[in-house]
Amino acid sequence: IPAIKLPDFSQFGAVERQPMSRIHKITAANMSANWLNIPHVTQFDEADITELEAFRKQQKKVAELRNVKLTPLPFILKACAYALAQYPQFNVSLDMDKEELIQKSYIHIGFAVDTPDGLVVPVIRDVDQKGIWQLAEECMALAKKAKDKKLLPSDMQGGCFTISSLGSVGGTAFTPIVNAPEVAILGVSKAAMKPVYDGEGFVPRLMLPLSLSYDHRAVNGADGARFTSLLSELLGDIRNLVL
Ligand code: CAO
Repeated sequence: IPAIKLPDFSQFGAVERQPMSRIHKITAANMSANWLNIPHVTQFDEADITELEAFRKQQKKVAELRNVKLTPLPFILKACAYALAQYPQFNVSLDMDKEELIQKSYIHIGFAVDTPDGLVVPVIRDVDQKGIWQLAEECMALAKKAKDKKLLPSDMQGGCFTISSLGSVGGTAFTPIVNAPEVAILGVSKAAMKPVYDGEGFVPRLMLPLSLSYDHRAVNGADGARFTSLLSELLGDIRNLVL
């Protein structure tokens, strides 16, 4: 690929040079490799999380007693674990040299954490086997470890799928880059109240935007749409998660 030539910026005004952090260098190399190697498609959808939010708010007292912050993230992790079990074609890695698919029978999910030094992705193991409180505790502990720069390499290994939640920041949708050798990543944007037609009239519903990017070598478009439809169904009525 032709390199980008830099002009002498000082001819336009004052500038300052700073070395990139170690995390920034690793992220930049990985992002370029993933962007260039993977034919990406992003599937957009929305989940009606009005009831989920009401339930989450009801649990505030219990959360305080347990000393846990209960955000939408553990519910999204659980829904993704369910969808990965339902659609195992998302829980693979491609070995292009051997022309083989590596199917995983475990469900470990990473979540992107924004730190002053850059982006890191700690991984929660066996998400399918854990309850919402345990997932909330693990999210909090790993996010703290990430922000304190205490993550071990083993905390960031073994992921099958990644969630990048920008919901606390804002935005309506984005196109996340697949975190290879995984084949899909879910971007979550900020939930917003929207008028939704219920067949008789418009009712205010809290809608959560979902952006699923996937490797089109591993996953076809219909499965991409099935995966986000299932997520939307699960988050729309979390009783489905216990079925
Ligand atoms: N819509 C609306 N509100 C949301 C939301 C969403 N999708 N997701 C979270 N929120 C709310 C939370 O409920 C919380 O509000 P309350 O205190 O009222 O409950 C508030 O936003 C802050 O949440 P949080 O950020 O503390 O917790 P989280 O579980 O949502 O996220 C973590 C944790 C570690 C993912 C987050 O801190 C972080 O680092 N996010 C950035 C990830 C990132 O940079 N991704 C980009 C990667 S691609 O380049």
